This record gives sequence, structure tokens and C-alpha cells, in this order.
Amino acid sequence: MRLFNENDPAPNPRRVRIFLKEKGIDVELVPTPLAKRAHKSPEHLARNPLGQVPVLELGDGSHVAESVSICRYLEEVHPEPNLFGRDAKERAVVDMWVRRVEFRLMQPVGQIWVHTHPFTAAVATQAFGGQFKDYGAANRKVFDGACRLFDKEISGRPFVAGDRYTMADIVAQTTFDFARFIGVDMPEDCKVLADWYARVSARPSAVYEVSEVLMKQARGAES
Ligand SMILES: N[C@@H](CCC(=O)N[C@@H](CS)C(=O)NCC(=O)O)C(=O)O
Repeated sequence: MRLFNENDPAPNPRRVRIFLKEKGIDVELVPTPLAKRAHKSPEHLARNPLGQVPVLELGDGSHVAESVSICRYLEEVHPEPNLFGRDAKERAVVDMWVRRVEFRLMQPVGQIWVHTHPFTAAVATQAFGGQFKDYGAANRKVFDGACRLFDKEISGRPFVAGDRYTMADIVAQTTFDFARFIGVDMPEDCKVLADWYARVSARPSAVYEVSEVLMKQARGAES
């Protein structure tokens, strides 16, 4: 197996790398530098027509894209430690929280990134004819509201989907790391969420390799 990968701060390949570390699975990482448009090369488009990373290449040469789908495959072939739920109910609850993170938290973060951040101005021009800055900025309110919902919902339990670490924590952690990178912090009153974030960030799998210089540039960038 090989993983077509981009390094931090890219949040989606990071989900898979954290998952691999938590499972103790060793997979060859194939650099696919977004800055060099490697993800839009004909070779990569043949692996994933959406021209995105991560993509997992299986032993038979076929490919699976979408970070959560890749992790589901890895869970099937390496069941332990379990990260998607042990029985019907736990699997449903983990899935519910993964979807809530993707739709309620990652979605506004993505809109803020694409429509307000200078790093994505060229991409937005190509995709939408320019950035819709007011729309992007309005998503900060949506993100704050989602943070408060998570803060309330996870109070009284140590992890996003219950009493143990699961895929829902990985998807949430990578979302908050990326949000922080682009200058979007969780509201200060979200104390439960902040405690959870500190807890998952202390795990060995959570190593986040972004230089101080890049972090400062990204967080300080004026939109
Ligand atoms: N839903 C996909 C999202 C993949 C994605 O957006 N990857 C980013 C890197 S973090 C990417 O390839 N961006 C380049 C592009 O969309 O053109 C997943 O979960 O894997």
C-alpha cells in the first residue's frame, strides 16, 4: 500500500496519517506537493478524478480516495485498535459525530479558507471568479456556533463520540488544527472543547509539523 500524501498543514491527509499511527500501520508515503500542482497531474487524476489528496493505492494497483473512506478500509484490514466502533450502536454514534464534524465544523472552516484567506485567492478566482469575502467571513459565526454545540454536547465525556478515542476525534482534531493554522480559533468560552483539544493534542499521533514562520504567515495574513 502507498499513500499519496501532502504534509501538514493539509488536514485531510493528516487524518489518515494520525489513523495509521494510532493503528501502528506502516505505509509508504508518496509526496504529492500541492504547491507544484502534483495533485492535478494526469497521473494523479487517474488515481482520483477530483485531483485531491489523500489517495490510498492498494496492492492490486487500485485506489481509494476520501480520507474517511480510506480509514474505513484500513479499519477492515487492521481491526485493532478499533477506531470506528465495536458494535452497531457505537459504529452509528461514531459515524454521526464524524458527519457532524465534517458538515458543521469543517464546512465553515473550508468556506473561511477559500473565501477570505490570501493563500487561496488564486484558487477562488479559478473556481468562483473571485473570493466572496462577506460570505467567507460570515462563516466564522457558523463555526463559533458549531464549537458551542460541540462544547455542550461533549461535556461529561472525554472524547467526541463517547468514553474512548475514535475516528470522530481524529476528524475533529485535524479540523481544529487547520482552523488554528488559518487564524480561526475556537471561542474562549468553549472550555470543555479546549480541554478535549489539549487531551487529543498530547497523543503521540498528534505531532503537527508546521514551521513557526509558516504558521505566523498564515495566521497573520490580512484578508
Ligand atoms: N473529502 C476529501 C477532501 C480532500 C481534500 O480537500 N484534500 C485537499 C488537501 S487537505 C486537496 O487535495 N486540495 C486540493 C484541491 O481540492 O484541489 C477527503 O476527505 O479526503
